[in-house]
Amino acid sequence: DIGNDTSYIFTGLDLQDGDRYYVNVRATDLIGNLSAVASSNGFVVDLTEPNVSSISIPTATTVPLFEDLNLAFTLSEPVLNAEVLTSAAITLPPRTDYTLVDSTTINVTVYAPFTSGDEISFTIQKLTDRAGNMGTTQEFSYPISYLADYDLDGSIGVVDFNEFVTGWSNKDLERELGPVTGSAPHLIPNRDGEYTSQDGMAFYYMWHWYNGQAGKLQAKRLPLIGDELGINYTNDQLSITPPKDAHGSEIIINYPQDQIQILSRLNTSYDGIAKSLAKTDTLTGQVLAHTLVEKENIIFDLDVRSRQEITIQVSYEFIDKGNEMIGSGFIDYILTPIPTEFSLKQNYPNPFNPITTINYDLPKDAMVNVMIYDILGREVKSLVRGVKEAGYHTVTWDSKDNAGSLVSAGIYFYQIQSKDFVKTKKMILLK
Ligand SMILES: [Ca+2]
Ligand SMILES: [Ca+2]
Ligand SMILES: [Ca+2]
Repeated sequence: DIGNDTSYIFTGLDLQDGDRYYVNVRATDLIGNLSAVASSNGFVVDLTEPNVSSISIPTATTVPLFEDLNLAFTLSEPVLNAEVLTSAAITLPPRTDYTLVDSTTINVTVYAPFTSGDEISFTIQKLTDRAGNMGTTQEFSYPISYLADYDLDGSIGVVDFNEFVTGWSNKDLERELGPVTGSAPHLIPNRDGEYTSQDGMAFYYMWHWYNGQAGKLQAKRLPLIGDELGINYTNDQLSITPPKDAHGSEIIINYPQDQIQILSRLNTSYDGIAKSLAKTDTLTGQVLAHTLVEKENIIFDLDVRSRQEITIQVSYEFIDKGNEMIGSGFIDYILTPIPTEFSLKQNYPNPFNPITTINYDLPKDAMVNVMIYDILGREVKSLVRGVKEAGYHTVTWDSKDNAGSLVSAGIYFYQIQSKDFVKTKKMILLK
């Protein structure tokens, strides 16, 4: 077909993906003269499907709730077409824009705010390269942070409490939360540019959702950092002294609930927001309190129901203004119950032979005498003489007098004497 273009179809070639091939042509005329060889520029065989080779933010990274999410999906090769679908686990898909840039990058923007604790997934599909190969569908997911989890650690803790209250006090709208709709943890924020009780409620919902979960009220075996815990108590108050630079605290106390109840106090600051958030489970004997402190002590109310020593577990963490941890620890702390007033109890057993027990209560340290008298008022025995500590005390009498001899059956009197209290009771020795 001399002088004309022509075409030829090759079949049965074993072309390799990614290799470059050339077509060489040489002509022979009727006499048999050979032409020079003409070569094509070559072509590359493309049998591979395009896919996403990297993403600007690694998948599974927690995404802040209030920031638009911008992602760049880099493709393994140029494509002619790409499609992105967005979905959310909890709510409707958020509004999304995407563009294909230079055939090799898909830029995606998803518009905040999202739903607290949601998860956003991107489906990348119909990636089509210039050879017409279409990639398989790929999916990438990102968890959304929880509302009020300012430090993105997955918990609503004392740092978040500090951030919220500081934001509220400074009218810092970056930290604003509400109003919200829905229920915790999947609250949907719709910020209105001001701090109102709705913002406080949003924080409160999230705090209670997180700290109400199983195990959150369990005292933690935290390492000792900083000084040992300053702790004191009276008959109805436990007082913890925070370190000098403390600004926020987490205290968890576990207690034997049949011997004592320990309750947090809810303090409210001058501008109406709580300075302390607490969760108490009186059935299992657990209390957790997050408190913002200004050099004052952290107070718990005590309802002591035992005369015996009571062991409680206390874990504590203190942070400074900048949310840096400045102290932590875990202690077994022993409380010696202190009565509210002087008292002398009826002896038991009564009547008795020959041993009986006498209980007496001292609300403060005191010089104390406990004496036994006979029915004529003569001293029989001095049972206690000296300074005794505040607390519940027990003494027994074995029916012996000061000389060590057993006394005869009959009516006896026992008397407690201290500076502020004198009381006498009667008992009967039977033989
Ligand atoms: Ca390809
Ligand atoms: Ca947090
Ligand atoms: Ca608001």
